[in-house]
Amino acid sequence: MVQKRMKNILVTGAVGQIGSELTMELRKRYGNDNVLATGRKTKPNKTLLDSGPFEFIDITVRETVEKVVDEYDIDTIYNMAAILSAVGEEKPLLCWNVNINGLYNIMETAHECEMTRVFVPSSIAVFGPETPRDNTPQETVLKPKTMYGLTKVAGELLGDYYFKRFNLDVRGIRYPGIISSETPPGGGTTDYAVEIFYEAVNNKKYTCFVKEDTVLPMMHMPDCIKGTIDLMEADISRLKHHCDFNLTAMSFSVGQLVDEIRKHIPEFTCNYKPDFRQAIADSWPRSIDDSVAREEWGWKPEYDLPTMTKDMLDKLIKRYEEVKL
Ligand code: AKB
Repeated sequence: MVQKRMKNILVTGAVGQIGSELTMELRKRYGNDNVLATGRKTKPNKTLLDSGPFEFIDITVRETVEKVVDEYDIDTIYNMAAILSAVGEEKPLLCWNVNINGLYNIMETAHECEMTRVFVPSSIAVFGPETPRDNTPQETVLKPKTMYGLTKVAGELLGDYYFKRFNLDVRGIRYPGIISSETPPGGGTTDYAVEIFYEAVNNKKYTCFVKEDTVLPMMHMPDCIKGTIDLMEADISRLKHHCDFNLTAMSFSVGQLVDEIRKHIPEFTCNYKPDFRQAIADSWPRSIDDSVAREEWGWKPEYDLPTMTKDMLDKLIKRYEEVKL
């Protein structure tokens, strides 16, 4: 397959945690007018709205996707619209519909329009209790126990299918928990690792919905955005994998995160009140082997626990001080 150049980009789920920051970076790199941000219901913030085009679409309704693809001459899609793990357990049918039927609409539209490239995010949720939990290998058992996880396994397989059968250049990453300070995440199991920063800055205390010794793989948003775009720009001749790259930057327990935050906010305290999300976290890896991504497209994260924590606190403290002024 010869690698084509990207022209106009569609980002679905652009109002969400990753989509909002990804859109801004794509606009910076490829031009504001060349990146169409889309969402389903949530109103976009001013930065997103003022910096380039925005449309409401619903990926479960194919015509709404086809309409904007046609209107904006789209040839690359980042399909960031998804229902995450915790909401997926509360609303399994919605999760299936968005993550499977919605993704199918994206793939079919991309195939019919002979698009250059499609990004389909996957997740550490593809793994399950039968998978080795430490340094989880690239090739291993994929038997998730959540609706979200099983839609993500199907998404990886669907992407590989379109690549092999139709020559559609589909790429994807198994994201760990993503930590960020711009748009809060919604409905995930790893959300505690973001909420804790907001609560530490605003209230100096947090009640965590997983236990203190829960360890999960995580990544700071700048690394997530860089990794996503780097994979999309990677030379295809180097890629042996396509839709299922393991990726990580750090692993820590909630207790270790609390200790790190206390280095900056000594009075911060954390209580623990585990709920149904504990079982989800317990079925996921503690750490990930991402050597294949490092080999095939040069993945290398910049942030570790201390540098991520400092950056998060600096950004949030600055934001809340500006609000007070
Ligand atoms: C979630 O917790 O559901 C997501 C994920 C790890 O995919 N953040």
